[in-house]
Amino acid sequence: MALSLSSFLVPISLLLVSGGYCATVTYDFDVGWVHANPDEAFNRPTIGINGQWPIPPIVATKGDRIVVNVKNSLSNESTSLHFHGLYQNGSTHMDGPPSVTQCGIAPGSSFTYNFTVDQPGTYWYHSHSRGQYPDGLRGPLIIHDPDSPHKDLYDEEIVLTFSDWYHDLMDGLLAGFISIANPSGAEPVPNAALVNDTQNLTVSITPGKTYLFRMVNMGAFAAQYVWFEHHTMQIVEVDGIYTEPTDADMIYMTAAQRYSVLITAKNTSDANFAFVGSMDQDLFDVIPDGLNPNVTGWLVYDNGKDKPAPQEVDAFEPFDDFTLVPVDKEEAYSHVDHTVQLDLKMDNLNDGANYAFFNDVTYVAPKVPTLYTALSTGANATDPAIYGSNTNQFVLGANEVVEIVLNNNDPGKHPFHLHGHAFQVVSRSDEEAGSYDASNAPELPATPMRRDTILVRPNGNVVLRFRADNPGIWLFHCHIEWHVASGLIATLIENPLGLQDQLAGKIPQNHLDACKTSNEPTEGNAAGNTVDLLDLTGEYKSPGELPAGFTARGIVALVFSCIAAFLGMAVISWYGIQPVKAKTG
Ligand SMILES: *[C@@H]1O[C@H](CO)[C@@H](O)[C@H](O)[C@H]1NC(C)=O
Ligand SMILES: *[C@@H]1O[C@H](CO)[C@@H](O)[C@H](O)[C@H]1NC(C)=O
Ligand SMILES: *[C@@H]1O[C@H](CO)[C@@H](O)[C@H](O)[C@H]1NC(C)=O
Ligand SMILES: *[C@@H]1O[C@H](CO)[C@@H](O)[C@H](O)[C@H]1NC(C)=O
Ligand SMILES: *[C@@H]1O[C@H](CO)[C@@H](O)[C@H](O)[C@H]1NC(C)=O
Ligand SMILES: *[C@@H]1O[C@H](CO)[C@@H](O)[C@H](O)[C@H]1NC(C)=O
Ligand SMILES: *[C@@H]1O[C@H](CO)[C@@H](O)[C@H](O)[C@H]1NC(C)=O
Ligand SMILES: *[C@@H]1O[C@H](CO)[C@@H](O)[C@H](O)[C@H]1NC(C)=O
Ligand SMILES: [Cu+2]
Repeated sequence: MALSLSSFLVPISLLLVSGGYCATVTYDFDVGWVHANPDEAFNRPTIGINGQWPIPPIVATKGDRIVVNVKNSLSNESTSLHFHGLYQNGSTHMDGPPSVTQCGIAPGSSFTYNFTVDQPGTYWYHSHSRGQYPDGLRGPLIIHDPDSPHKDLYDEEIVLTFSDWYHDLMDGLLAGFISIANPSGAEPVPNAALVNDTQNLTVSITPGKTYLFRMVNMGAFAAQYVWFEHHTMQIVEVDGIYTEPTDADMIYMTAAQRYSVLITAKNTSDANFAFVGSMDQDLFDVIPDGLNPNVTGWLVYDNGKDKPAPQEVDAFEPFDDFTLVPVDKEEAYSHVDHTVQLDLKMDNLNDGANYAFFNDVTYVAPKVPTLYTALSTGANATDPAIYGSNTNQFVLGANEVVEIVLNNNDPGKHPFHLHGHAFQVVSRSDEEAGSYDASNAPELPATPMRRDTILVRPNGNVVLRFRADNPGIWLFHCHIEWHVASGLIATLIENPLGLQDQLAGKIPQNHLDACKTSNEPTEGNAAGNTVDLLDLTGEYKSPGELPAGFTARGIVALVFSCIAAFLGMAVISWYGIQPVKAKTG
């Protein structure tokens, strides 16, 4: 009976699809260098699409298939696209990170992303190749919902992207950031903040109307405080999850987070009003002279009237997203099957540079993309060892309730993102609370806030839960691009045997060709060994640890004179290169 029922249901759903409810939305993206000057201060090479920058938004409707044909015309960098926040349920091979679910798309090559979207909301897409999205390859991705619970509450919707902007290209900035000349790991500070890849944006407002503002932080580093003068925001969606409408005067949007807010216009056109994005300068180790952390725009009711300068706010007191309640009232998972504990620290390795670590391991991409290891190793795919010694891998069983306990043993704020899922945020400490103590845990929220990117506070912790109901290879990483580059990444290998049932033998030829072009293997363990899966000889590794007895933090200067000798570079003058200071980012 069960069998005949399910074989009956399948044709029905196919019928609905072919009945015209779902469309295929196709984008042909030729990725290449253009020039841009969004802050009117500095013209620089920027990564555009089809000769243009800002790059186009991707827009579809719930249920649609999205096809993105990417041609890499960059000539000097390989690329990739990640569709941030989309679960890629059944299509982990379309998720984007090179060396994880695909090989990078080499200059001159093409690659097709092809997947369906069942989740409405505000997302974005960006390169997942080293340091590349801050150079321009990032844009909004909106999935409309004919059945939105809030659709009767607004008249129009407006997309606003927030970001930080660098005048220098990432390639050079990264070389300086992860270097013996920057032992404290001070991150480059952005030169400007942008809204919609510009400044002084005007948004036309009609009195009496209610607007849905879909806001995305596409920045590389800076979180932004956002507020609209004399208008209240009503939060209705965070990271693709509908929330009970909740008022906020100011929100704090980390890199990669999204907020949809309703704003009801005044009934008269007597004045125009500023809105502001203000970069959180706590993240910056140094505040360069003349930096303007703010970007201003205006709600323009009357073009003939002034656009008043924003008033200074006394204090940044943003809304606490932890208190949001999802519309679906999904209850907190009260039973956990699998706890993944991640202790975060920053430290130096013996090349003198500063790296980021989970559980004393800094992520290094494997030789074989982790997905291809999982698909080519049969029953051994459940053995974490085959994925290498530098990938911070965790193998999750089918449908387990997984809990990530993240202890931030660093004085910086970090926005953490999980691919493939939204998670329940069941606990988040204040700063300086130290590590999570399960025996003294706060009471579970009944219907916890869910999202895909969450701030963890300085020397604090956060506890996240989700059900492993989406076979795939999913990264969990800090979304500060500097920290991605310095290794703050873990790899979740979710239900690898279920994944083999879904995808073994089904990776499209153009994906395999991408590996062939760049000479990367597509079978075997992290080192490309197909014979002895436990032999990782030749795998990619991080630089070694500092000699025993040396802990870099606090005695950086001493350590570095030792390393200089160690490396035979005794003549390097540390103090001339970079002042040694405590790291706060
Ligand atoms: C925005 O306006 C400010 C203040 O007038 C100005 O300094 C800045 O250059 C403007 N930005 C752009 C992109 O026009
Ligand atoms: C890549 O090409 C762009 C555009 O010509 C150039 O500005 C950039 O410096 C190049 N990057 C590298 C690493 O050579
Ligand atoms: C996308 O995938 C669907 C389903 O597998 C397939 O029918 C379609 O041909 C694919 N489209 C492209 C452009 O690859
Ligand atoms: C901001 O940019 C998005 C595309 O990224 C566009 O859809 C939207 O209309 C822009 N908003 C305004 C107010 O111009
Ligand atoms: C605008 O007018 C309507 C109807 O007169 C009223 O219900 C609403 O509260 C007013 N809105 C504002 C923002 O004053
Ligand atoms: C940016 O905005 C904040 C908050 O209103 C204000 O304190 C600060 O002075 C502004 N900075 C500049 C350079 O305008
Ligand atoms: C993935 O799809 C399966 C059904 O095919 C569903 O049970 C599961 O909840 C989905 N997972 C996510 C994260 O969307
Ligand atoms: C896979 O695991 C089995 C059992 O542990 C082992 O005997 C076999 O050699 C492994 N396969 C490879 C290719 O290493
Ligand atoms: Cu970080």
